[in-house]
Amino acid sequence: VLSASDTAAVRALWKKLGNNVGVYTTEALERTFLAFPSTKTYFLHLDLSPGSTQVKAHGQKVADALTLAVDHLDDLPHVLSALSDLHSHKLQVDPVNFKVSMRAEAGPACQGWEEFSPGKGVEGQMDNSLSPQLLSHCLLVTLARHYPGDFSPALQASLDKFLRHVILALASGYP
Ligand code: ZNH
Repeated sequence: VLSASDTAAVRALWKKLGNNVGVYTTEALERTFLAFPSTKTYFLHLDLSPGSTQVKAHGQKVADALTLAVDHLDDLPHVLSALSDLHSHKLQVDPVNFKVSMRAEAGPACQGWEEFSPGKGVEGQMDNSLSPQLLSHCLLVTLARHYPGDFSPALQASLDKFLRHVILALASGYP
């Protein structure tokens, strides 16, 4: 569970983002695909070119899920359970994508990035093991870029914790 100050910091930033959460989540996705191309393996059926309306639509969906999470910080596993089921059962996103994040609870979000390796190409079994942190990382970069005055080290730490909790909740659908 996030501390009271983490919760307050994340809520305050989200309030400031207002209707732009989708814009920034989309930028974060574009950055993830560009900086870490192996993350694209799950999205090959989408047009991933810069400015793509499909990426924008996906960004808005992820943004809405994040906003829902911000509104229910005390109850993330419950609120994100349908989404967790979707990733585990329907989309069959390899659980390794979410498990690495649990380990990262103990350390910085970028821990282990040097283990990064491209997808193995086996459907549903790609070794994309750092995608969640990569997306979280790119979201932090995006927000730091657009809100430099707000982005203190403390805010970064609070946001990082928040994103790790979201990913933990998404992982809860796996056996
Ligand atoms: Zn995911 C989808 C969220 C991560 C993969 N996603 C999705 C959606 C959402 C999300 C909201 C939509 C759903 C519907 O439609 O209903 N995710 C999310 C979040 C996160 C994530 C919040 C974190 C933070 N994902 C992820 C990862 C991966 C993924 C890591 C891999 C790797 N997703 C995915 C896919 C999909 C999704 C593949 C589908 C897409 C389409 O559209 O097709």
